[in-house]
Amino acid sequence: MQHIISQFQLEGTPVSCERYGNGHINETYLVNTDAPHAYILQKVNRHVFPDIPGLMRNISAVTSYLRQQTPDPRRVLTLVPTRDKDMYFVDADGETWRVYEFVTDSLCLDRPENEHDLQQSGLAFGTFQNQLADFPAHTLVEIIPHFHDTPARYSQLKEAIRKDEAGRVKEAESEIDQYLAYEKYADCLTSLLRKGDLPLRVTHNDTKLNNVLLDAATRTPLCVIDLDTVMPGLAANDFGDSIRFGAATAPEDEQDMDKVGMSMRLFEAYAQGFLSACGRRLTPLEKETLPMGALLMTLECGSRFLADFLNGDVYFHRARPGQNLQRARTHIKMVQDMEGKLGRMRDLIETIERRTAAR
Ligand code: ADP
Ligand code: GN1
Ligand code: MG
Repeated sequence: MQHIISQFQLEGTPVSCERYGNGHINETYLVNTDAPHAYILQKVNRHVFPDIPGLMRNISAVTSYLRQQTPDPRRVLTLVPTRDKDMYFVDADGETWRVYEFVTDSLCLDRPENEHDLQQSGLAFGTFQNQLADFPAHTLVEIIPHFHDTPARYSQLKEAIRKDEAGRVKEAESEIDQYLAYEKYADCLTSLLRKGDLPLRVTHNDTKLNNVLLDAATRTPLCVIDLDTVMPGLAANDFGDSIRFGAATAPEDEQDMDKVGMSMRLFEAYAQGFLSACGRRLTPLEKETLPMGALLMTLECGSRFLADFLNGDVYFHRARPGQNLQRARTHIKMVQDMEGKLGRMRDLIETIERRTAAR
């Protein structure tokens, strides 16, 4: 590790390097130094991201653009260059490493402690969308094509079932049936996009609560992180993925299924934060589709967990056997809960809109 760290232009001498955070994709380390500076070192997952040069160009372009809009270094991710002035280092095994400034005095939450935390993450992702509204989208590499194309994700699930690579189809028969029964929703938003009824925007595409840093003192938004999937996308997907993760009443892999569902209070808090930051930019139809975005992102992510379980756990990091199947179970339960709450979610969005307009 020493050899890798020494490739980057760090201030101070590194004194420790430890695994850090709960991301499912990259290998993340916190590097402390003897200077008042810490760093995030990441091995970028090359199986998930085949075009790493394109990915790093995207991140560099987006962070430079955001930096023009805010002078505070803690509010935008800062890439640390290598001694050769590159954005990343490729080691002898062909693995790619990058370094970010560690954002100090920040909080990264896996669960909101209260509604305020989730409202603030809505504010962060809404502001992010707002700040990138005029970013030249055509300059971005589409880093994972069809990333939030739910019908394409269903095709991948069906292929995983057909191939039964890890011999696990038998074990997951009931979950497979449940997911296939919900395929009826898969094309809801993609069909509106095809017809030109919904606009493509520059979106984050991975809007989990733990991809936002809050200020530790004020618990207000500091910085949106994990910019690997910034690409053209739908506003409803960014909204929806935050609800999937942040408005859940239990963690992604909760074992006690009685605890699993979506909290309307947390939904309202997130919607309030998100719409206060970017509501003016969204079309009426985009706002109408936000609840469906929540259902679809939960369905899609759950189908990805299930496909990964069937493929032998090759995509998402997992801490124990069966974790991806458990994640798939919680997600289909959330979908069922959300389906029953679609009307109430729509009403809440309208109420928030009226409240905002009256101000
Ligand atoms: P993954 O794609 O694996 O989710 P992330 O880029 O989200 O990787 O990083 C994983 C975790 O590392 C984050 O959830 C957060 O806790 C922490 N992290 C990443 N970048 C920073 C940063 N610049 N400052 C502080 N913490 C960070
Ligand atoms: C992954 O990288 P991370 O942990 O923030 C995944 C998301 C999933 C999420 C499920 C590039 O996000 O798409 O929604 O896990 N990222 C990628 O928790 O596939
Ligand atoms: Mg992450």
